Amino acid sequence: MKQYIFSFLLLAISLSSISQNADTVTLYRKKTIMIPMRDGTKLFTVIITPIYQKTQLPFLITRTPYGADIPVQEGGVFSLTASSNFSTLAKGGYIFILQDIRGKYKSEGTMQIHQPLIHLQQKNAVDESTDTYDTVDWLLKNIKNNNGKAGIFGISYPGWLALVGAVNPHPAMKAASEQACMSDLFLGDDFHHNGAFRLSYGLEYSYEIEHDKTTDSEFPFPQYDLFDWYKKLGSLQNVNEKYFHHTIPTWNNFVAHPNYDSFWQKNSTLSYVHQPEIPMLHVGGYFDQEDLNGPQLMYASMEKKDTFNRNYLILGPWNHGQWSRAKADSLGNIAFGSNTAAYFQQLQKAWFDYWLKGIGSKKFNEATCFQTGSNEWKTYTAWPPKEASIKNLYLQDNHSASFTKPSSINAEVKYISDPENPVPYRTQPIEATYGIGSRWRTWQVEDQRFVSSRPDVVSFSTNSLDSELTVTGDIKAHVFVATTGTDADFVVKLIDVYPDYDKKSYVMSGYQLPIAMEVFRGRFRNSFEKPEPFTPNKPEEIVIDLHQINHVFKKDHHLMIQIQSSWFPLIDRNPQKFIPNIFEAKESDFIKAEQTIYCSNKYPTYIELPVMSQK
Ligand code: PG9
Repeated sequence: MKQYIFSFLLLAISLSSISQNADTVTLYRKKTIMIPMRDGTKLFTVIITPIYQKTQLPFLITRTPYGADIPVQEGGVFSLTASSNFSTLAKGGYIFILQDIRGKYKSEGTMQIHQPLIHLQQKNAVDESTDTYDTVDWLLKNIKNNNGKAGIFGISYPGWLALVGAVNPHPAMKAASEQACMSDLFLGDDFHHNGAFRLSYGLEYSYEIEHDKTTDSEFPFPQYDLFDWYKKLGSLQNVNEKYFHHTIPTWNNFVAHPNYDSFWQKNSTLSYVHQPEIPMLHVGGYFDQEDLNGPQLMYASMEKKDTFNRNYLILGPWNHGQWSRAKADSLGNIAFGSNTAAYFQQLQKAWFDYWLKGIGSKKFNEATCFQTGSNEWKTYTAWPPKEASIKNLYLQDNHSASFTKPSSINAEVKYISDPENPVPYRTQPIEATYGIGSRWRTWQVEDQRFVSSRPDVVSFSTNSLDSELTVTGDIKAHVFVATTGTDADFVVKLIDVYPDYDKKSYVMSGYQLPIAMEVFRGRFRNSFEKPEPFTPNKPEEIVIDLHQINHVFKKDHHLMIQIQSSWFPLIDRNPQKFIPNIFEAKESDFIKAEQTIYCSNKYPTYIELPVMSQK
């Protein structure tokens, strides 16, 4: 996700070109230094200070595994006017700190992806929290004209670093903003969702970060469209046998820990981040293709212990990190009606200006959550809002859906799921995740018509709405299924279907916009720690968290529920025959299975929708 982190970079300028009337707070100077940690390891740090600093200023820190250095010469002066996230903050004046975490790029030491915090349990241990502490301590003592306060923020991995930098923080650390932090890498972010392995992301990211310490590496794919490459890969044993040769520790951990064992449990932020010790602003996107879950989960979990009212949330209609760009008025074909990034960046500035400089007032909204469909920003005193009431949207046997519980005794829909012919998760070509021309950043808003007519994808639609329907909060699917195999995945999508002939925007006519989607690996339906085979043909309920949305389904639109059993190569192919470790499956373990989705009175399949009353 390197591309977004320091997208503020800009034109370096020479001092001689600075005019007398220049906006002095947009001109900054770069210096670099190796800062020693308590165990002697030195971390490469970029210090960016305003060249005409009139008052003492706070530090605003971003720590990263993706390369902290910026393309400006040592001591060089540059303008922060041209860009986005940092430039909005820069106008008021901050001392920006960018730092390579231990073991990456120009820092010393070794890196372990997402290493849990250990210093509170193990005396003399170091982790990302102690490194943040030591950095703040050093900065306060060594960088002049600071005001004695520091804040930390970042997106994605740097977002997680902001989250853990605020655990047991240095007394000078006064505010943090985790943005798209990853939380639980087995249940909901990056590498697995509900135990289903995110193959393309897991393979490409672990190689990117661990192949070479000094840079981000692209896996050398021999072709552009990777759908067939991943299919030909066959058994996941081939990854180590043919390509990684056991040199990528994170891949080896995937193979060694196929269930939610103590490795993943200790790795979950829920096990070591408890309450907001300092003010914390969580920021997330509804269409985040990597860490949608982290901010929602961490806001909810920390809110339970927020006795001092320090925990805040902003959710927007964004993909991973889109709020940090200069412009975010659309994603793929979906228009937001305004520049949502500019709106967010002003809120972010007000947040840090208050906690770090004492500017403005503390009256921040508990939750500021963009509403898709209406394209309006909304504020809430609690999130999710308590006034929503749950309405169940049921599948009916004739491929329809409605808010009435089905009365049929034996209603069901069947399809064949064939691992030899998996359903693509987005239209081909499937480019390398971060490769040239990649559409990875927009796939979550892609028109689902590209799969709706496949025989292994089943869809259920409501009539067109005669008035708008606002759904705000947690979406949960209850799916009654059976399979002729002994293991199976189920992907559930809640889709906003635009009118067949949309007079407001012809090109959007009939568009099937996914509003919430998630996958569940069936073996984990009763326990993520102890997977269980299905008994063939026995109906069982699977409950799937489809996360939080804030969406207006407009008049004349339909709601659609879509279900399928593969999402390739985002998710690895489930062999559909239960074997203890799918990473060790043989080719002969992959079998066709017939899946049944029930929609009867006894086994109703439905999605819980938190519906807001119409004003
Ligand atoms: N989503 C990325 C990531 C974070 C943590 C683990 C693995 C991947 C990132 O963009 O930083």
